[in-house]
Amino acid sequence: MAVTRGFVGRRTADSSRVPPGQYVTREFPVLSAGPTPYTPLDAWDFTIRGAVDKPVSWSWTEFQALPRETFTVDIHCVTKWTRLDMVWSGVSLDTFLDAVPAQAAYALAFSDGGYTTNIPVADLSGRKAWIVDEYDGRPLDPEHGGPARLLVPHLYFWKSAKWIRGLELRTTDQPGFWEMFGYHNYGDPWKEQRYYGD
Ligand SMILES: Nc1nc2c(c(=O)[nH]1)N[C@H]1C(S)=C(S)[C@@H](COP(=O)(O)O)O[C@H]1N2
Ligand SMILES: [Mo]
Repeated sequence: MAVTRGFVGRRTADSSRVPPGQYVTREFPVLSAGPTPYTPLDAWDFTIRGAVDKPVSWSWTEFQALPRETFTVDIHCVTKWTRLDMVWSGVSLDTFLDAVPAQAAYALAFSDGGYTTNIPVADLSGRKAWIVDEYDGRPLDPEHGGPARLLVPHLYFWKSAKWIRGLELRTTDQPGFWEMFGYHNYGDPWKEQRYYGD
């Protein structure tokens, strides 16, 4: 009972951290639109291309040498689970974007397996987004996007592309995979922007 009481008490204490329509879970569900791809690390790179002077790529080794940070954030999935205090480690997207001079306002994240999702560049900069390769002190499970995934905690979790391989910078917005199938174009959990028209 102590566990249940503690859990309920904690939910009450943290209700200001739970967006409308969400419930708190301690699970970490797997939600994938297709099979888990397995890309060897020596074939992996992260590329920023599109509306840039010249595409720039980082190999896995180069990615590993970038300044890292470990941080704790809450994650909100459009299927209504919220998980508080998830500990991730990776590289701020500012580090990548600062290396690629560009004026583009939009980005389309692309992943092994073909998944895409669109995010304004403003939401990827200013220390709001990371390429993470560790969760809870361990390498990210392939099912959760390992070797590396995008993490944009202030938007619904479908924006956090698993198995990410890069960003296509764009001067015009281009809806990604779920955005074309009726999800909201932006996906702010605090405004309950779940579906097209919300
Ligand atoms: N490449 C890729 N990234 C993806 C998805 C996917 O199917 N493929 N699903 C998205 C959705 S809808 C959610 S809710 C989260 C789920 O992440 P998880 O499986 O680690 O919980 O990943 C997002 N990123
Ligand atoms: Mo999702």
